[in-house]
Amino acid sequence: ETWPKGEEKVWKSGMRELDTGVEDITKSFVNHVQTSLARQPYNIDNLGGYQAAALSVRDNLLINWNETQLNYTRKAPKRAYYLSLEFLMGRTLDNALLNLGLKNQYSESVKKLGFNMEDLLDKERDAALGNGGLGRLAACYLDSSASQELPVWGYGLRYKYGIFQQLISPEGNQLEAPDPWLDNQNPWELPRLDVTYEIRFYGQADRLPDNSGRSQWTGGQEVLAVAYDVMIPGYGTKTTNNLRLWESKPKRGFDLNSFNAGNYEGAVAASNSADAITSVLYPNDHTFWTAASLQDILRRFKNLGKPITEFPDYVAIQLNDTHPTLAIPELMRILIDEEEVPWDVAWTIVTNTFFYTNHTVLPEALEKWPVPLVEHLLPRHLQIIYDICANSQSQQNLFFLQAVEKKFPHDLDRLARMSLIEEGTPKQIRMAHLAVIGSRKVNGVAELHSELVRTTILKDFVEFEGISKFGNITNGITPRRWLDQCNPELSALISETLKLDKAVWLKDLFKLEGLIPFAEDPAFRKKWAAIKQRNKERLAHHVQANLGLTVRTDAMFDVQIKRIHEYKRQTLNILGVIHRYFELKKMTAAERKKVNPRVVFFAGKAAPAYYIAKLTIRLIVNVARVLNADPETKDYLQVYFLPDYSVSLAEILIPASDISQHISTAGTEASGTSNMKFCLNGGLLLGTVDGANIEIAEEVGENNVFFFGHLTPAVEDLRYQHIYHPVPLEQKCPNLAAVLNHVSSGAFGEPDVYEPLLSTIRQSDYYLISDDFDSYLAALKMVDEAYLDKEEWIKKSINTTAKMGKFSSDRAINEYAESYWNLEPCRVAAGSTPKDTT
Ligand code: Z16
Repeated sequence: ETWPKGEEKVWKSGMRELDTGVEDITKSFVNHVQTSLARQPYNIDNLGGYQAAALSVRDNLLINWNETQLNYTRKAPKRAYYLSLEFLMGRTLDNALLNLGLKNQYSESVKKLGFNMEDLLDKERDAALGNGGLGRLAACYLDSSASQELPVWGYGLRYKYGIFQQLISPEGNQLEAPDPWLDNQNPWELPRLDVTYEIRFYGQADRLPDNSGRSQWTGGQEVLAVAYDVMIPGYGTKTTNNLRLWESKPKRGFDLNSFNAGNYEGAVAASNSADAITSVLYPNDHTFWTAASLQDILRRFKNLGKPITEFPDYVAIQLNDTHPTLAIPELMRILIDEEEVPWDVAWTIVTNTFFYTNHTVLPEALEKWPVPLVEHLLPRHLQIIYDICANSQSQQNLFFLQAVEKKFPHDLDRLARMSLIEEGTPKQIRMAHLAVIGSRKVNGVAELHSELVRTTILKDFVEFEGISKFGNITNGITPRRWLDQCNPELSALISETLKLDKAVWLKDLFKLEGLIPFAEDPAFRKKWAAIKQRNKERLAHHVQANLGLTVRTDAMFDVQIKRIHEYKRQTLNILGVIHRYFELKKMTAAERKKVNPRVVFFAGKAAPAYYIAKLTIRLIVNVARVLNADPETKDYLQVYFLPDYSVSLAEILIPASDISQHISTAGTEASGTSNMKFCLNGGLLLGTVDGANIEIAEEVGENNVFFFGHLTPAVEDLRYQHIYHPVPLEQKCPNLAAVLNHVSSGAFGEPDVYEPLLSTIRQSDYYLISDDFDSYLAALKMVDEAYLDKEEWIKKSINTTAKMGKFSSDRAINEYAESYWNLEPCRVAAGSTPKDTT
């Protein structure tokens, strides 16, 4: 092999190694202050210090990133691509330092320059390109892929604004402000102005007269997709993977403003969907991004010089929910129209390439796209979707509906249920159905959820295609961010106790089981409890500094943080708080003294158009205002709604919790992932028998969790009874009736304001608050009793952490790699040569 360009020794003389010594680091830091930032010791503040540190760390990441990409190009392994409309990355600097193993060196270096590392880390803005669990899951999976040395790239969108910043008005209303996260510049991305693709919209698709199934798509307008690369370092490995985010740029003569003004938001403004922001129909964005990603993937494959039929041997594409489903017709289009592959061959390639993860069984959250809209924007894709549904072009196969008809003759209902197109005005494309039939495997995100997928929303597809296509991969979380970074003291205690370097147990989380015997050691318990206490003080300090409120730290910390949604039942929690408040009010001062003091924290964003969710926030804020000011009770019960929930705020809240609440109506929360994070940090779980709560209980034992509420099989029946055999609330659940009456009578201000929220419970009570309220109160009582025995509580806490091995995202990503993608690790060796490899 010859040197690719110029003289090898000249190149090599200029090439940098990783800066790992404090002196090198200081030099590069000062160099960035002086040149990249054009500042001086006279005028550099913490923001500048953060930027200089970030640029210097970025240089180090780039060295590894280059080597990793070159290595992939050379070894040409099968690669996997994680297509996700959301990546909730949070902050990067601390994580990069941890994964590079340079945390101590940087701290020492910046200290000598007059900075405190914690202050610098705190200057970074979160990258909040997502709504909640689904987006954070994508971020954890990228961390694990790199840490496991798997050749996985993420593909997403480079949003100019992250999820809205949440403000709370004095009345308790959620207000939304834009999050211009790129304003301070983003040192973690690398513009790739040379990596661009042209993406067509509108125009017309004309079928060729040769009966080949091919079309010619012409006219319309083209947009440019420009790549921005984000480096994803693995923990304790050189492997540094890539997250490629696309930005849209107008081509000359294209009016991007009118393109973006398509007012697709309006179409769902009235929707109650949990995640209205993401389920907002943005077919323009969706297409743009999936089309750019596919062209990029195909170009990389073509560089290998392999026949196109081998595409699935080199490429696996994971669809994170249905948002990127357009990738299926788009790959069909490229193969048929541009590569001139016959329809049947193309379909075989497609169905061996894609994998689809479902994240919800709630019918209102399943994506549907109006046919007229797709027809206008993407005429060729609509043709292909119709062809997939019932194809006359195929030479060999019966296409979808024809095959269903053959297997289940004369079952018209079934055909209508399964079709890719839902009849109505307008007709709509069922994206989940398209994702299912276009994929090799379909999975849910926890055992119960996957079972519900198989037996409810995709039942017909299981009967048609066979059960083996429909699997489960239970979600996971990265223990690097969600233990080592957010709870450094606990991490250090674990390493010391297990007598293991953290590099070992952070990559083999089952090693935590070694903590079990220490639960019986009083000295160890004391250390464990002291760390929890300091984490509570850290949270209290944060609340004091940011909200000016004084939180008592001698109380039990009870936390519920997640998107605000009726199915997640923050209302159940706040109504339980109100019940507790009035119980306290009934007591004498002496009786109250015996009560276990409790501080209840809430945080979470409501979709801007989700009226009932916003009312829930308003109720919480006003309950907090009344309770925290009541001299009789405030020592025993406090409530806080912390605004603007984010990954960074979660990193402070989670290590501080004694108990956390995951109390969705059974069968509605697909998995949940914060439940795993709390338990990993020794917080106990109060929850329903739902999602991953069930598997957590299987690991830690039912005696270490607090379960309550009706089970999934009962839900349908209860809902039926609400409608056909309603029982007056006073009779059915007097406790709840009393609480609702307190709210209605103005105990928390403005009684009328809350009526729409209260009537969701008084009327159909779809989420079964009235059915679960008493058992919820009983569970809260059990929590109180258990907490009185401090030593037993700490034992439970230790045993919970010890049993979290299963929930490492390393386990989850390895399951995807092995049983779905057929992907193997690709290790980076030292001493590579430079070459443009992307
Ligand atoms: C989302 O975050 C989730 C589901 C969904 O349909 C859309 C969005 Cl934006 C969540 C689930 O609600 C949660 O249970 C699960 O843990 C998470 O996805 C990751 O799978």
